[in-house]
Amino acid sequence: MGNNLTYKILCGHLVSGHPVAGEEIGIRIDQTLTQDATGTMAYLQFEAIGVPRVRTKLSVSYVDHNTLQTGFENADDHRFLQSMAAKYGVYFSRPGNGICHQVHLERFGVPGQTLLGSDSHTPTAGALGMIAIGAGGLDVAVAMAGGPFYLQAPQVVKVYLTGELPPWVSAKDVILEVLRRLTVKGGVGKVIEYTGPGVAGLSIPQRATITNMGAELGATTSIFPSDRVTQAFLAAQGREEVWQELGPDPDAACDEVLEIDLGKLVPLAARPHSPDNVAPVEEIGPVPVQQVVIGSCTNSSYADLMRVAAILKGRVVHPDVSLVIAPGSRQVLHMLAQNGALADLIAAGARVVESACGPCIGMGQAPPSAGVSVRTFNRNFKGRSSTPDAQVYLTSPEVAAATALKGALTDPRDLGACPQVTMPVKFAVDDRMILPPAAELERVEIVRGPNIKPLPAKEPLPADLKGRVLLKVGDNITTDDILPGGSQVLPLRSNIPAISRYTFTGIDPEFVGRAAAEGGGFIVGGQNYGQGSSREHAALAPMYLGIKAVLALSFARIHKANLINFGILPLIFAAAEDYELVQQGDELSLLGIRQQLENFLASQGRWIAVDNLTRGGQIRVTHDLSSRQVKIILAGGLLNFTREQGK
Ligand code: MIC
Ligand code: SF4
Repeated sequence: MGNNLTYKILCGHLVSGHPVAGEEIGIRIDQTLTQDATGTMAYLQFEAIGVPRVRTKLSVSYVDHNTLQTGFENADDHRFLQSMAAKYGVYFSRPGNGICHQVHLERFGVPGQTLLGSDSHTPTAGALGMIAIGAGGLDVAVAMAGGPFYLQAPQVVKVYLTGELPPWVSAKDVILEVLRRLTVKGGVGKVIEYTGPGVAGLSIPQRATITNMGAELGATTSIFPSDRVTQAFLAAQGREEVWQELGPDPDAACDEVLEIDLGKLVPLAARPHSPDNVAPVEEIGPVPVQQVVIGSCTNSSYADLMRVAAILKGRVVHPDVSLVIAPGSRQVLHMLAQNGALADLIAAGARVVESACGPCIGMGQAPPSAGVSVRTFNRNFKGRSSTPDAQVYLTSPEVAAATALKGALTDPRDLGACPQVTMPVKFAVDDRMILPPAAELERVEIVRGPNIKPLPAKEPLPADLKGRVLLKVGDNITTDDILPGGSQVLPLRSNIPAISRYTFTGIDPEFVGRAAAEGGGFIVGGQNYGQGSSREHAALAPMYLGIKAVLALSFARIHKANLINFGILPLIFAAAEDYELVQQGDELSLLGIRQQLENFLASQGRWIAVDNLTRGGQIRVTHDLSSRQVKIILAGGLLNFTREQGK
């Protein structure tokens, strides 16, 4: 049997392990990207590792998340990042230049290479035939220092596409259909590989919408072949020389197959409050809407916004709706300005905001109380918009534009003829907002604002762990639940003591006080604990508050890796009944935990006994850590482990 594209690239980058699904492998990373909200920590960690210059083929530092500068903090962070980039050999994409994933696709992605990014939507670059993976900042720092990235070798889900998208149906509907079928945890441990005759009809931005939102499946990444469409896109970006043809062997193996006839799809929407709560727009009906936001790394390409401009041209937004548009990059905004489409958007009443993440991460444009907001984004977790009781629907730009005109959720097929937008033969390429590293790295001074605090340290794992269950939560808890975004909290990303005060505030405002009173303890979670973003702050802040272990039914990939990196034990209940046996407030004891993990290293099993001192009795939990990960936990986290290794 032949190879799929996923394993062709993984095997070409293998530095350790056996490339067999489920086994831990280490891969060489060609490119890295960071964004500002995770980047300050990543560069502090990189600095702590102590290499003089990045050892990747290319590393880029983007500023796109914390661009609402309500105080000095974000602006200080931007200057810190700029000086770090100059000093350590990293390209710096200045604020206003665009969302990392959009700009990376336009200017840097290379078919066949590996990309590791400190943002969960890094798989966007899979549209170009890259293996592009989201990870915590520390993993990215290690990759920048030339270290391998370790991951569980994935299963491969082949999504076989046939047919062509009908008018008014878009790439967003493809990924919403995949989410409807697989759910937000259906992709854990898997790569979603798109193949079949339907692929050729999808442009690179359309493919990018699909690979981007593959993150919501919990997948390791998603990938498309690199074909003539890829070549044309790269040529239009003036980068044809990086193109090569790549695809699976005709008889490639895979673990699962999903078939989608593009011709049968209809406009879909993800209803509140989960990206997999998908139904046809027609079926959901004309829900009255107060806000429409078009943008984010999922749907803010030139072609997306040209289609929106064509729909809005000569019309005006409904009086009940506030329409916000955030173009994905300066290139996109520039081209819309040049060809007049921006004037059509403005004339229609759109509130055009800068090329950045903006409302997607709650940086402004919060909807009204109990408001309904239709967004072209990838996440609609409760509270993420910064309005706790808002109802957010996720749709394509076409549905969003139709909705903005009608004032209620609208199937765009009601609008009549669908506007045709063609991909440009040449994009307006201008890289002057991307600063190359300094010529003399050693002369660059790092600029550190007062909000940039050193990384908190952690002790090695003690002999025993004892403490109370400080919080018990249900299934699909997101990292937004653990540590929210929004304009108040995000500026504290470089200051762990300050940001930790917001841990779990959306779920239980008493949590932080309890953690302080108890001097730390445990968290109990359900299935898919920690889904969503890559923010390692969702592990760092609990670590700072003294969380020793999280006991859950299952974990999301990136968050589990982040817990391990910061020395918090991710433990798995053996059975659903055991989850029921542990209640918030119970005192738990993991006697001899250090010894038990050391025994595991000597091949003596994964079971760990947990005594419930409050209720009496014992349950058994397990873990799915590799030997390397157990050593990291024993050392008290990856930084300690790396230092120990270096001795
Ligand atoms: C997100 O979409 O949740 C973010 C903000 O981009 C995060 C990164 C972060 O929290 O800084 C992500 O997806 O990884
Ligand atoms: Fe930015 Fe939103 Fe994309 Fe995250 S999902 S990178 S916040 S645009």
